[in-house]
Amino acid sequence: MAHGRSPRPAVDGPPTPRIKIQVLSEASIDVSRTAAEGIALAGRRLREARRVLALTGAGISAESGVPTFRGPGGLWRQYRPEDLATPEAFARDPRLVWEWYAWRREVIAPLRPNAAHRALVALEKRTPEFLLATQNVDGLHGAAGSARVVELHGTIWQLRCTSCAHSREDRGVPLAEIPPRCACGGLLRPGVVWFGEALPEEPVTRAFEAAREAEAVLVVGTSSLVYPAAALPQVARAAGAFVIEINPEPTPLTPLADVSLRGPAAALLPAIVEAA
Ligand code: BV8
Ligand code: ZN
Repeated sequence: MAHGRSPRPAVDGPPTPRIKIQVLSEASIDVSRTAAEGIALAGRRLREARRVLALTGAGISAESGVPTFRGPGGLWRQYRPEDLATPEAFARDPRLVWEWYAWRREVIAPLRPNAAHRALVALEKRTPEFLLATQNVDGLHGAAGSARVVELHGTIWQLRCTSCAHSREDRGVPLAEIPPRCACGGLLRPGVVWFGEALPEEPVTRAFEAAREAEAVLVVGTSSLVYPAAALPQVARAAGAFVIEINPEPTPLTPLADVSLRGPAAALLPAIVEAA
């Protein structure tokens, strides 16, 4: 018995219960044990940050029903996305590429944003300087109400003419004709960025500016494999930002993250924003 301090009387009854954050995904995966401390820390750092950059990938839309690229259901027939999302594939067989985009438009059209999309809208509202950079072409961030958002890889709901470059929004599902034609007779292409193509200037400039300035970066549902988007958290980290990653799987970014939470976005992101 250490120097005369009387043993603390056994308190009768169970010890005061620790706060248990029960975080269940829509698939009722219990992620609480892995996340509670991470959620609290991530929430505090987001609360303290005046400048926040969020980067999202296909994983944030997975719980809305949008197939991811590398996950189950990512494959269309036997093609790898990289085989179809290229100017070469479009030049070779525009009908095939358009059938893929038409399929994706039909899958996405009835889908709604989930709790993770909505949590980013709430975070945007309470953060003085906030930017959401997304790799997704599904338009669900806009549908959720995100305002300060840049679509790094374009959107599946925009069509652009390969002859006169006229661009227009088109949410028609199904498309009137495949491949769709412009009033000038030119072939229309989806308003997305294909592999080997440069990203749109303004969104990229805003995203890298925000990365250099950010105090905290939230990286949600991306495999962090496609560049230049995957370089954003690295640039921010090098500039001193606190990096928070949400993904059921580890990624090449995980070793760089200050907090990396294993679990689904629609469960973890609302809990983090709640804690912020
Ligand atoms: C360019 C639009 C140059 C079209 C897309 C070698 C090394 C480095 C780079 C390169 C290289 N070789 C070539 C490059 C460049 C290339 C690239 O990075 N390739 C990779 C594959 C190595 N990049 C380019 O080509 C870019 N352009 O470099 O141009 C240039 C410059 C100047 C002038 C001329 C040319 C263009 C890249 C953009 C291509 N377009 N999309 C379309 O959508 O059809 S990319 C497309 O794939 C998406 O937009 C996204 O970016 C990427 C898919 O990644 P994710 O979104 O992360 O999805 P993924 O399925 O992989 O992962 C989902 C994740 O979510 C998983 O980790 C999973 O665990 C997680 N998850 C699942 N469920 C959940 C979840 N997370 C949370 N909650 C859940 N419930
Ligand atoms: Zn045209």
